[in-house]
Amino acid sequence: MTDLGRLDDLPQAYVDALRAHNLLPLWPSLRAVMPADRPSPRTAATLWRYSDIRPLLIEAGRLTPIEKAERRVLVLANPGHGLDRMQASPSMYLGMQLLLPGEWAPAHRHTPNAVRMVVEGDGAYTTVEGERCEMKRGDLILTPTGLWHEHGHEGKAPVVWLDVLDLPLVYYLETSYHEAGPTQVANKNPLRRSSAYHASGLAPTKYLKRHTSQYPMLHYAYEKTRQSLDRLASQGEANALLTFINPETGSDALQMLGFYALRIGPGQHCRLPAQSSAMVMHAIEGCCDVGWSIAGQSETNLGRLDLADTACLPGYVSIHLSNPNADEACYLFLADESPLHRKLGLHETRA
Ligand code: GTQ
Repeated sequence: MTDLGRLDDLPQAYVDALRAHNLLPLWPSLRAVMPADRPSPRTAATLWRYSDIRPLLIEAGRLTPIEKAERRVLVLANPGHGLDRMQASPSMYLGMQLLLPGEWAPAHRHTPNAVRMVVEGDGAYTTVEGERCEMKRGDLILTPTGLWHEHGHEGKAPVVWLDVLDLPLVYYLETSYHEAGPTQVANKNPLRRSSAYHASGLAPTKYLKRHTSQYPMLHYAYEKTRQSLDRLASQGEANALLTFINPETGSDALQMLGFYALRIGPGQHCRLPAQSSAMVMHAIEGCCDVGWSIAGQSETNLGRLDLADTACLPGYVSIHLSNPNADEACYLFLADESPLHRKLGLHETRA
């Protein structure tokens, strides 16, 4: 590949004249914006340990009352993007949120899409458009763009969950804002609840809205997710991977980000092929050793994802996961940007 001309090859007076007119020469930067063969990601392979996060989150609970925080969250920021940018990856934001017994995070809605993955505790709930979703460990709760949501806690111990939002993308598009609202009235109709969709292949006819952009299912109970993973495993799959979908359309549960549950059998390993999107991993149960590699290069070890730890890897790397525990399966929650890449025609997988 030919070397292209550099900025300092040009006379300073010429560069100054360009700048004075808000102009730039492309060629000194062309290789940086379109590198050869694969992108150069800012996203750094990063692991956040729950044992580091938890005490600091509990301290935030002492330092900042909920009224002063609205959402008491520590952001899992990827150093490759710069900590202030609140990005785990180009389009994913991650935060660990703490709600203490009796606290309430008031109703609002916003343009970014969000999900919660419950990490620990009992007695908290999120109300989404009137549907009260009890938060149990491993549950996935959706708060899609524009839907009202608020969090409450009637239990006795702290509750912590992982928030995943497409905030970096929505912010970049200059479309990020929120609206505050009144406390919601709980919907009492049992059919209009996520549990009505929990048998796969069956949807309540009365509310079936085919091919709409609505969100019929907001709460994916871990009990069901785990049963489905274990059933696949019992049918002979060493590793079982499920996609959280919208049960009426079969498409991804949200428009931009994809969410998955992965079971790695005792002592088993699995490889996720390189794809264009970055990947977030979180250990719901058990633990898992994480490594990654670029085609033709040696493997880099990221470390062990212990219970409730969270990690992020950039796109275009293959991911190696192994369960070091010979007796117990490991259950991971995964999130990526592939629905967005597919819509944009950018999605790619490599061997
Ligand atoms: O719980 O609504 O981590 O609005 C960031 C922004 C959580 C929430 C976050 C939010 C929320």
